[in-house]
Amino acid sequence: MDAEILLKILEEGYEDSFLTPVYELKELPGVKARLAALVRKFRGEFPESREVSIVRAPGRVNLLGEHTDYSGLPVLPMAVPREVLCCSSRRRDKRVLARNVDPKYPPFDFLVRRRVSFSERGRWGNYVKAAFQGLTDHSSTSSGLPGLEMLFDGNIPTGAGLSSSSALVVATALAILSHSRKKVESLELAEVMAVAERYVGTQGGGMDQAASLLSEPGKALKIDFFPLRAESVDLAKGYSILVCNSMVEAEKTGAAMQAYNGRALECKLATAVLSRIAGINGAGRLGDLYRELGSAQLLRLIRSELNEEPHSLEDIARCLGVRPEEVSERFGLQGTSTGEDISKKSFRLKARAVHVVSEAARVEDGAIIMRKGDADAFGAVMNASHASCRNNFEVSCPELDLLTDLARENGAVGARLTGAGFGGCTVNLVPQQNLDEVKSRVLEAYYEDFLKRAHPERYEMYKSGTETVFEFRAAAGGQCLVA
Ligand code: NG1
Repeated sequence: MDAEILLKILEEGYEDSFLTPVYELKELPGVKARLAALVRKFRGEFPESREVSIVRAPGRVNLLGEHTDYSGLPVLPMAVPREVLCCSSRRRDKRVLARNVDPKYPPFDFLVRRRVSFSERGRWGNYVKAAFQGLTDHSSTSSGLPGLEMLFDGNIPTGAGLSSSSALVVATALAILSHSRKKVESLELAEVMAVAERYVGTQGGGMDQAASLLSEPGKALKIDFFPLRAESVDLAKGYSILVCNSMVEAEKTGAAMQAYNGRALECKLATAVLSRIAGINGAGRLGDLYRELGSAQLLRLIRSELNEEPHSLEDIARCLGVRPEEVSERFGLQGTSTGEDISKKSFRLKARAVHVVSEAARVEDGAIIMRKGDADAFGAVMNASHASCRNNFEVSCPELDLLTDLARENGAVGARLTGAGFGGCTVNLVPQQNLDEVKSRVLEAYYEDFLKRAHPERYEMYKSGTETVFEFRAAAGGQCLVA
């Protein structure tokens, strides 16, 4: 659409039918102001471009199913009404000029080629490039994708376990598609973007991209993998979903990325050892064993056959009947991003496998319970999930434990970490009559007391207005708002 006409529509406010299916009425004035500011900045940045599109991709919060997706097991997230917006225009050449309204993210340009060249780890541009590369791989023609001028604006807290990274990848893909004749259905796009995001170096599953694209307003989404399927789940009436940000950043570029990839590796090693014990061929993920044996039998197998103590590389090689070097080679242990001496490393296979398999069963049960509207029972499942994330998968931290304890003590029926962990946010299920109490106690005891004493610099960030505690209605999945 012509940028000047769009600005008129947004600023004079006589047409909002393109926004009402996506946003709540009370959000509209803020959304319109944000969109208008974005278009105006775009015009300032790229004065020659007139025809623009605008796309949006939300972040997500995960209710249940942590660290199950990359094992091919289900998850139960919902989209949050915090999103990445992208205003873009098609270029005649193959250059991409990417800009961000937040000066923290410096501008960058690159060329759309069959093989996009990625920058060093941690650069925001890699997420944009990952989407271009993913769609290029998918289209299998080098000439397919256009060059673009792009301006991004996001309000999803970063490093908070709310998938700001996947929202950026998905928004980029939607922007590309808004300027090309190619049509890719949301389900397929979610799969393509899940693979694409691995270009940034994280061995992620497909939860975040699917949640960002397929969520429905006001509902949670049960997602299954291989093949990807998604089904909406109504939330219990009279309860709110409350998100609390621990203010401990877990950017998946440094230590958190290593820890994340380390967990994915342990799951693969556990799969190999268990497959060998059970005599099952061809299982690449715990999910394959889960589908073959069922959760109860698989849990029995894990509990009876795997050692409590961490396994060394030699132990694993012995279990598999091969030499340690072969294990290293097969699982890519040499030259891993960790840079550690892998022969000295140990792997907690039993605890990791117990978590993943029991967590998948919690998702199955949780979706049934939620459909029945039994919020107390669902809350108990969330609490069990947090305990397993903390004890078996070791992805919690003292701050997340404190936040979840405080929420439970003050009236939440369920509280757990959400996302990859190691910091970031908690998600809480709170009866509406307890909401004010939970919020005010968490604000007092966590932010004004604990954070102030333990992390003064993070307390300053909190004080400066970073959004920390919010309840919300689930947002709609990502789409093109203006073509
Ligand atoms: P976060 O870090 O919360 O965006 C990550 C993975 C998910 C999933 C969760 C843990 C990516 C892009 N996201 O989410 O796929 O594995 O951790 O449940 O890698």
